[in-house]
Amino acid sequence: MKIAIVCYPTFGGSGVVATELGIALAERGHEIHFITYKQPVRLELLSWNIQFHEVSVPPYPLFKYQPYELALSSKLVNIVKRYKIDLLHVHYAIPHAYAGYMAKQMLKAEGIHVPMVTTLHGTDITLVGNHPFYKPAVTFSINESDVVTSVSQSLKDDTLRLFDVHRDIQVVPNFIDVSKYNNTFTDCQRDMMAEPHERIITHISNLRPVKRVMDIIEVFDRIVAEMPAKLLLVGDGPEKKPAEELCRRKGISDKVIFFGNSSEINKILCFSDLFLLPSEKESFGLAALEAMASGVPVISTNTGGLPEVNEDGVSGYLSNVGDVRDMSIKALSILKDPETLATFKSQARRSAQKFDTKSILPLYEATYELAFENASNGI
Ligand code: GMT
Repeated sequence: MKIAIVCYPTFGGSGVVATELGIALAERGHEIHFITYKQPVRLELLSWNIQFHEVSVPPYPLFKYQPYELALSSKLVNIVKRYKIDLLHVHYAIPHAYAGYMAKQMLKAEGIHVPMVTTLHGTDITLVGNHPFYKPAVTFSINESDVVTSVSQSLKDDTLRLFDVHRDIQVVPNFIDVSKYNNTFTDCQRDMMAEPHERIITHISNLRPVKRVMDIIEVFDRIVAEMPAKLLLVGDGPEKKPAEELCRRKGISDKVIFFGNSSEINKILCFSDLFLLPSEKESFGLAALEAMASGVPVISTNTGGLPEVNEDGVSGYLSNVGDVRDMSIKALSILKDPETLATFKSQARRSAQKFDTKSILPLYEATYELAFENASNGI
């Protein structure tokens, strides 16, 4: 099948999932065309069946805002015609589902029918999409998709609660290639980060307010008061500076390493002992899954889709949003005893197995078949 994938190319779960999906589909013989404004960060190798088409929006003095949706939908029309694309798969509703719908209509006017699958990722529903500025367009483009998928049951429930959606939503969880996170690889450079007796605690995100980065510092501060430890904060975003400031005020700056963005997070996770994800909202928590696959137990909040990923008492623990005391007690209960830590590490890895690419990819392929059926039956 020839599939056009539209996504955000940056560091962020939705772009990462879309990219990994495209790569995995190409390995199964499909021809994949990524369409976005920059080459996706995790897309390193292009080949005959993985191509990237850049959407560019030339500046014009009249435009206060660049009309990206227009450029994207025009690009989609051109790529569909040029490569005889069978199906559009758009990740993140805003503005991709809307641009995809416009492209479909333009193609239809020329007698070309291309079904569209829309995957909802989280903030396109729970934070941004729900705003009255966008809501009518988001509702419309979800309803006009041939198949809609969400990355967790929780996100499906939120979508049905917040939007007037009359389409069925298929839950297709996020996935990873578990074999890529095997922390037995030989170049795991733990000693570059910490002393052998120190525990390594990690957080990876775009450091936006929704991730509650200050809670991470608070939890770490309580941990480091009890045992030697280092905190690795991977990613970049608006909370980085305030987090650095809080570390300075608490006198723990020498124990906290700010990494910036990294596309080799498996090399960081390989030496991590615990992963913290105290988010306010999280439709799935791909970073938690990546940690678990690396054998890193997770202390997360119980918000959104996190309980579907992080099994309480098995792959780690869940706490209420903002309850830094509970999170630090649970973190210490895992970290303090080497046997408990080893048990949680292997349980985390086992829990991650059910989200392996091998199990989830066929679910996406089934949604593509369903999209053809729905489109031809006018559903
Ligand atoms: O969490 C982020 O800040 C990035 C965001 C995105 O749009 O890429 O992530 C969302 O999609 C990911 C992939 O499906 C999910 O794992 C994240 O939980 C979700 N983020 C939120 O719901 C806040």
